Amino acid sequence: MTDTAAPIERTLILVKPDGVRRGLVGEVVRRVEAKGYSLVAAELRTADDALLAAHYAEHLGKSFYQPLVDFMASGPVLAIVAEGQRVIEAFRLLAGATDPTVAAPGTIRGDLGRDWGVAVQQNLVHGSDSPESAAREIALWFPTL
Ligand code: IDP
Ligand code: MG
Repeated sequence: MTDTAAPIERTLILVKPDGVRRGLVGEVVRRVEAKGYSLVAAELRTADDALLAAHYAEHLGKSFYQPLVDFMASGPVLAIVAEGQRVIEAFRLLAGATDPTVAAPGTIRGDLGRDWGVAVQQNLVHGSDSPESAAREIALWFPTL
């Protein structure tokens, strides 16, 4: 521990098309705000293939890549930038494990998600996994921020 203040971070959160279709936008935003983080930007939009290819570039070539991109383009997502000390780490913990069937109860995925037929894919939310990812993803989704 040091006595210097932790820097204020920003993270990109997406409520994925399954979350929007199920009416869970408010529940996700409620959890982010209740934890104490601030919203910097929020926009409901349907992502195009170019944006999703850039967003998920790290997964290109994996078996789940094209089904994932197709799912993410299947309807609107709520893209959010949230802000606060250690928000990147904190939202990953709020989201829970990638596979919603086994994500811990208490987390967004664990409380609200399940396997709907394509294992792992429909897990309600995305959250940036590092400061570098957050900067890259915020620039993609909100180029004017
Ligand atoms: P994360 O969202 O927890 O960071 P990643 O490994 O970065 O998980 O995967 C990105 C997204 O790709 C996941 O959120 C999920 O929607 C989907 N995904 C990951 N692994 C699989 C899989 O094995 N099958 C189908 N979809 C997957
Ligand atoms: Mg990831």
